[in-house]
Amino acid sequence: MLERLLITGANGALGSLCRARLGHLARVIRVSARGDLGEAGPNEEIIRCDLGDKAAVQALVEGCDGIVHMGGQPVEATWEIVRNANIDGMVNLYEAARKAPTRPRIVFASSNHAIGFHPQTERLDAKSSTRPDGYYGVSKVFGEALARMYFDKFGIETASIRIGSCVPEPVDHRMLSTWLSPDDLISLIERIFAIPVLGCPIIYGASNNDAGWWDNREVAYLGWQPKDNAEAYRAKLDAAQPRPGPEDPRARLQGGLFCADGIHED
Ligand code: 15L
Repeated sequence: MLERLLITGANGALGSLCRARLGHLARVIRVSARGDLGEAGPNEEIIRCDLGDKAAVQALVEGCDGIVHMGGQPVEATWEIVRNANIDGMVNLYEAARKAPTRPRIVFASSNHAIGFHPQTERLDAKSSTRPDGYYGVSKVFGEALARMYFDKFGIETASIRIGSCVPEPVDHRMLSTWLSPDDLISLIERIFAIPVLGCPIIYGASNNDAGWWDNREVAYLGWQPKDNAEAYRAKLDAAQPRPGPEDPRARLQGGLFCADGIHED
């Protein structure tokens, strides 16, 4: 069991899921976000923090031996917004981790948008090239590279999860391939903290989808077995909405509509 697990972005969609379901992993759960986090639960401590604030992040990480980093900008935005949270914020987090005697193991919420421009006809694994589909995707590629550098130089272990679409159920046809059920995300994070030696893997965060595009063979050593399959929702989706045509980015590219989005200017 961990002594103190930090969950960043704990008021966001995935951060609050982790807050609700990972309480058993540590004696103390430290939850953090820029905004309101409500009341502290029985084994929780609350620290409000902007990831772009170096001194605040240093204090935030102190005493933590595990970090689930769900914080940051979660979709495409202007460079200024992406930079503060996902570039400066990541550097602040890893500098704090390097200086912490507790040597925290880190789960980094990367994203499928790091590889979004790959066509949906391609099967990818951890060695496939990155093809980010916007500033947001670029920031996730940066985050993965930063994590790798801190592992190679300082031995800080990180699991970078290229999360597909983590929602209660698939809401469009692309998610038949990208869906990661909340249960499967939680079981993955449990495995990441249970395994004695983690290293610095890149993991595709998707359920056991028949229509999946991603190959996780390289991280078989984690012993993670996703149980859900988006296929169970195909009939419901077909009845509710038309399938996008073959030229539509939602049916052509792994990042879907993110690939068709322009630059968000300041
Ligand atoms: C992401 O990275 C986003 O955070 C999320 O909101 C979804 O858009 C997801 O990717 C997706 O590609 O479905």
